[in-house]
Amino acid sequence: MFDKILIANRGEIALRVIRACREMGIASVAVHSTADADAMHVRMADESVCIGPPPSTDSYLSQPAIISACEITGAQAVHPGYGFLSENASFVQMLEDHGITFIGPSAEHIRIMGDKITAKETAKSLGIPVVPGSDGGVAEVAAAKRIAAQIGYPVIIKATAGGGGRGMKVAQDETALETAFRTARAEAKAAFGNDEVYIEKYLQRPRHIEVQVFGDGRGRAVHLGERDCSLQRRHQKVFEEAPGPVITAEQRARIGGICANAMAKIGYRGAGTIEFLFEDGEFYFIEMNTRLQVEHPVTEAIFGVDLVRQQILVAAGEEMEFRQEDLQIRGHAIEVRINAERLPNFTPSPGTISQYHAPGGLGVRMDSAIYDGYRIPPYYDSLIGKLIVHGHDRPEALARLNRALGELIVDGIDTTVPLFRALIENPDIQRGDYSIHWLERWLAEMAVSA
Ligand code: MV4
Repeated sequence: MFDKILIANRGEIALRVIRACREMGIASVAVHSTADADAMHVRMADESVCIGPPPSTDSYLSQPAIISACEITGAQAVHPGYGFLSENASFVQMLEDHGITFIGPSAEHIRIMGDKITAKETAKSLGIPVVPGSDGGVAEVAAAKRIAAQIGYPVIIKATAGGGGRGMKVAQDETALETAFRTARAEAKAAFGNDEVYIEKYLQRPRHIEVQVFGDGRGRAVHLGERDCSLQRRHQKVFEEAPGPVITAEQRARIGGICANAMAKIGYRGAGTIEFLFEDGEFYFIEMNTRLQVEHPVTEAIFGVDLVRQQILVAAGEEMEFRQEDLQIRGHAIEVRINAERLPNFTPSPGTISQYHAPGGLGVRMDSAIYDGYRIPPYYDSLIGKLIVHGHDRPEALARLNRALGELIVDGIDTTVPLFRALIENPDIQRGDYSIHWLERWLAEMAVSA
């Protein structure tokens, strides 16, 4: 096992990893920009290294700075958290070249899943159901029309190099396809420097369901059920839950089994998430994330496992501590993302936290790196905390969420907390009846009635 791990991240996820290290008797090294000298992850780690100025390109994304920090402190492994360098295959390669272990999958698996067309081809070849569409990139309008006629309208044109919902165009019929196709290519070229696009059947009212997988890198892999992350605004998740409110035990076992087998077959190492659109009882693969995700705690809650601990174990060449048959779901968990943002427009609201009180009690987990008097720097993303609640069932989890939100105090800045208080009063949310379009529609209605 490692003696010392460097955490190439900040905020709540850095604390999450430091906590796992401490429980495992592993020393932790924080890295930070000059803007984060007073950050909680720096205080909580056993040691810390300043790696650069505030912009993340010069600090949290600086590969030489992070490798130097490993060499200075003698850290044997790097945990990347999420975002930043977590899905950067060249970084993994560079660490390897320096004899440092990356806590995550192989560079090759990251590379394959990082290209959306290769990811889809790979998924399909592994028996994972994918959205009907073109096999690979489509270069000509004529070919686009042929494929669209085959799969039927509406269709969606996606940029191969796109991500986070950028570079997508929907076409309702053949007339619209021509413009959509040309616009998609031009926009992809401008935004990503790569004009390759592919075509899929457009699903009109799906849910975003993602399957948590975990592999030991030696051919053993399991699934830990799904999360429903349909409640998003501009492709940013705001509310996530596990299990999915409309997924049956049979559907879970089937899609989970397919995903676990696929990961076993490729010898996947560590935590991964296979994203699907779910409509009319069918799963359609869209992407795979080769990292620990922001919303991993809802899965940890219902399965009673520590995913970061398992990541560290398998990175060190040890066994994961569970088999598929050990993994049983207990109850229901919900996470809400507390962002330093001002409603109704979600404008960033950095500033100083004048008062912070975290909720607690049975079934409540608050993952946050803020504290009384903490000044939120304006350089990074606006997530300041995740409130995760766990109950015997969904109604209990919702009641607990309501109770915990009532206890939470974050003064001095604006946050997304009022959004959640309103959301959990909504009958559709209480019934679990929502799709990927629900939140944006509801926000638009609220804006009208306000
Ligand atoms: C789709 C889709 C409908 N049909 N693909 C958006 C981001 C990217 N991860 C995939 N996305 C979508 N792909 C087909 N064939 C609708 C979306 C989509 C979406 C997906 C998940 C969560 C929120 C979303 C919001 C708008 C559109």
